[in-house]
Amino acid sequence: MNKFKDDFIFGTATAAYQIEGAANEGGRTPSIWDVFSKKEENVFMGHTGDIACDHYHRMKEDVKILENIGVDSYRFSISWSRIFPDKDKVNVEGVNFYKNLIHELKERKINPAITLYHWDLPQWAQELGGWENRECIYWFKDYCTKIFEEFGHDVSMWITHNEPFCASILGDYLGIHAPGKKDLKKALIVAHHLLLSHGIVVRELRKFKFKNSNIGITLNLSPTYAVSKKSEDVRAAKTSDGYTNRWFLDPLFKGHYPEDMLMVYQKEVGILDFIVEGDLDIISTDIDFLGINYYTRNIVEYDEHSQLNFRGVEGEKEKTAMGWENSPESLHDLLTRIKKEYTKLPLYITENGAAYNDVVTTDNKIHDIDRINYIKVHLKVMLDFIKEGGNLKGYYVWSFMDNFEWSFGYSKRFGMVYVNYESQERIMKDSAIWYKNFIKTRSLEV
Ligand code: IFM
Repeated sequence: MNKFKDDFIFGTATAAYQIEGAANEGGRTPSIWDVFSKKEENVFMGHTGDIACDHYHRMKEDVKILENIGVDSYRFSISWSRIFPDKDKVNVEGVNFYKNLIHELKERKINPAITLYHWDLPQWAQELGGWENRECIYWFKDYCTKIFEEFGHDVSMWITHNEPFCASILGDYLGIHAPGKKDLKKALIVAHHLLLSHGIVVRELRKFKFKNSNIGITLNLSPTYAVSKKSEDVRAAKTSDGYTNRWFLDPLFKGHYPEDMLMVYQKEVGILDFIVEGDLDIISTDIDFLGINYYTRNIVEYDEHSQLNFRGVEGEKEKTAMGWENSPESLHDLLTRIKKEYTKLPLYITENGAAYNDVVTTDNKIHDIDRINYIKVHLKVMLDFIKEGGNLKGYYVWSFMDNFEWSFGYSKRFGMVYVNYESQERIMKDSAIWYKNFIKTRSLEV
């Protein structure tokens, strides 16, 4: 049978900074992404999220499109600085925006799945040291507690963090995301504090004893393969896997950081004295599900010149507009590994999708057949995994609509819905129409 069960969740996802716009409206103050995107050369053509998809003003129209597609669930993130424009100041207008969004969704029987942190740290928090400062964990806790008080009865799926690897390594080690630092030790401190804040917030939510309340974390995971069987390449692949995957999975599910990576990192930055006794117990607090964002695989080789002695190698498979290989088999490898080595908890693919160079035809259509195929081949792998006994419960296409793709600005289109950034017109691409029909039957023809 090529059919998903009726209770399998089909959804789609976005994030606040990527779609909302209204950067200086409704009492919102800047986040680190507002500041980063306005600094020269950080983002393609100087694009910013100031207007983005103007979702803040078009929320109702957008929810109607979601209803038309027929998704079971919509995953979105909350902009922390809309809720807390300053450290101890709650902004009622911000709270109301999300209250209305949740209401609109629920009216249409769309289940909200909320990401509490999708990289847009308030700039006020950054100025107080940001995630490098252990105190930031408690500012995050205060913000999440407020969110739980306001929306806890209406929301059954919470994601503490989206891709802590990107929020720490891309932002503080590679410098290509906000806040734009290039310091491995700082990145490791940030990663640790993100994970610790995850555990603390999970414990906080449990205190409310809401009836139907599930909480987890979303990791971006990429199976990593050595380019050859040479021992140096195999070692490089192991380090790369530790850097991207195990550094986050191990503390969450095994309650410790991977030994080999502790050695690699301590050799580079000295003793990791920011890991305090008891932290790992908090990080490994029981959760209800694991969210996985999957896009592609990594192929690596030994590189004597890079700090961690590995570098990425281009694979031979067909690529998306991001230059990422379309590699559904690796999703199977990944899911099987998670089940075998880490957890039997429910898994959700909280993001999967592809950017392509979409063309609008003269009759206002977008025939994005490549995107449909990309989604289909990944769904097929998921069905296989489920047939093998895998505990996979849902799938969210990234993204609902074209949006601000971080340092690529608006140059990469991931949406099932096309956004004309001049007029803000939305057009359902063929992929949205395909997804709509697919959700009705839940049957896959590959
Ligand atoms: O756009 C991002 C999203 O914010 C996080 N996951 C990957 C997507 C595509 O790069």
